Amino acid sequence: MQSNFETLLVEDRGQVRLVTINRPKVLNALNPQVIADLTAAFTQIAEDRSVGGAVITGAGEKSFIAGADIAAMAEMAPEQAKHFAQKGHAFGELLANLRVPVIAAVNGFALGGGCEVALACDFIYASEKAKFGQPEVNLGVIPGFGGTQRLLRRVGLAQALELCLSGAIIRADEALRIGLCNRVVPHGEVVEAAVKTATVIAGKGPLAVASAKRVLHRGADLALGPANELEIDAFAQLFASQDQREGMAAFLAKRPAAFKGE
Ligand code: CO8
Repeated sequence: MQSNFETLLVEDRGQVRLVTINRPKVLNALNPQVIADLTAAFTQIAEDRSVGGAVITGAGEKSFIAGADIAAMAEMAPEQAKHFAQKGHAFGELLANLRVPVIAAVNGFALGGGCEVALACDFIYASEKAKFGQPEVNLGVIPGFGGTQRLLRRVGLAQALELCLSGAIIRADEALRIGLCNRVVPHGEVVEAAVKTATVIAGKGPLAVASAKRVLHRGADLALGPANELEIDAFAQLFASQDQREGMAAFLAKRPAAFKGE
């Protein structure tokens, strides 16, 4: 495992890889190097069968990610801004296509591109001190890293419109209420909570977890009919796996399953 990234700290907690964005002096703002490092770190995860899940968090007590680096963006021309946004989107696609879950452990500010990184994860756990928002309108721009579209799909059109148009910053309890995050935990316990859930998932049938993730992500963008077809096919395919034989045999024999991901 490569762990010496310029802008990240990477460590394994059992089967779970913890990726910490490490620019605390600028509240972990995303510059092109962070996006490049995140892409490299998660490409490694995609290729490493020993990793059963991942958690993304931010260094320090105060911030998950306070957005894209405004200093790095201030002088960008449209072509550079497009390139930056495309890199961010490619990273979001990488997370969606991973066979393992990625959980955002939001330990403070998740603003702009930070809220968008959290939304690109499969789901979000938040510290009770977390703050979410898409304040790009304050800077004369809009979310450029999937914020408009993933937020819309996560919380619905009206809530997404209010957040993106007003630039309002909301607290963790409000994020929970509108379905932006799944769980709020005491400050200081959010990484532990996310690692715990990722560890539980890592103990399940790996092919089934990958299949459920793929069907849910793809199905979210389809009409109900084709989405249900996707589920039927994926369900049937799993009956060709050793994991399905093992999982059901283990249940019937009242013993724990020993999944191999085959
Ligand atoms: N970019 C660069 N530097 C930042 C950022 C940022 N997004 N956020 C904070 N910093 C820096 C501050 O400039 C400050 O630096 P210094 O100590 O040198 O003055 C340091 O971090 C600490 O910040 P503050 O002193 O401001 O801390 P406060 O506790 O007073 O305030 C806030 C915290 C409220 C989070 C405040 O820092 C803030 O409003 N930050 C900006 C939030 C924001 O607008 N984010 C959205 C940015 S735009 C965006 O994300 C668009 C994404 C689209 C494309 C992405 C493609 C990948």
